[in-house]
Amino acid sequence: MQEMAYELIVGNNADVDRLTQEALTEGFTANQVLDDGLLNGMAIVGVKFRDNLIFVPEVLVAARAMKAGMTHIEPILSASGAEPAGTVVMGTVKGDLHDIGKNLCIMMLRGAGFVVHDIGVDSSPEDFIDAAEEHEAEVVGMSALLTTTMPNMGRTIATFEDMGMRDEVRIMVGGAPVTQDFADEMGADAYGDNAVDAVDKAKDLVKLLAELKSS
Ligand code: B1M
Repeated sequence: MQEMAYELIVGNNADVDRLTQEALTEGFTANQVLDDGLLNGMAIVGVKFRDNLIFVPEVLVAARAMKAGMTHIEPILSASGAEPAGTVVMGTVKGDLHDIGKNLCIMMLRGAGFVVHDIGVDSSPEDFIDAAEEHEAEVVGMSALLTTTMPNMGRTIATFEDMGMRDEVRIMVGGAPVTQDFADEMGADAYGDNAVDAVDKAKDLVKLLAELKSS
């Protein structure tokens, strides 16, 4: 498991692919391989990225290695009906084509057990609403990298309100120019500063929504 985590951290997808397969053949469960091997590695990648010890290219190669391992794990987990941590719809707002940060967040969320529906870039308020409805998402995540497109987060939140859907979802925003103050002003439920923070906030939001729905 340590070897698997190490090869993931250094982005060696061929070895992660082989070690995952070997571990499953040797009788380790999919959950053991996921938790003790792949997620342990990915957690270290997340911390190193947050602390500026590694950068976007290293995270992307680690993500590719994670994906290689997950191809063996996913079919077993979905057949076993394991409960996901939550369902998230994630996109970059209208007019904005930047997706590297969004994709990193998605990768970290998936690594943490969330089901994430990626609606891509240049996503209109209606795109977010349609996807949230279709997938019964608990969390809607919006990313923006341009000061000119940041207001589209507020417009999307307003559209959720207009459609009477604001209470159905919790909304998280993020992206380099976005701040906690801006998120508060727009009426978002959470602000994610980075991909690791996005995972923590998504966990909090799922819990909060469950509490609200049960009260
Ligand atoms: Co663009 N661009 N760009 N660009 N680009 C910036 C953002 C810019 C700051 C560069 C600059 O001038 N210094 C500037 C914006 C200025 C401003 O708004 N004030 C800019 C500009 C102006 C533009 C164009 C307008 C340029 C032009 O055509 N004249 C144009 C706009 C196109 C459009 O979107 N309509 C444009 C185009 C592009 C490329 C296509 C060339 C490319 C994007 C490729 C792609 O994404 N597939 C690009 C890039 C790469 C950048 C820079 C260099 C890097 C952005 C990036 O990927 N960062 C950027 C300058 C910079 O930031 N140094 C720049 C790495 C990424 C991991 O960080 O996205 O912040 P980030 O994500 C972080 C956190 O913010 C957080 O987690 C991530 C991981 O830690 N996070 C979330 C992000 N989303 C989150 C969501 C959450 C939670 C956390 O919850 C939902």
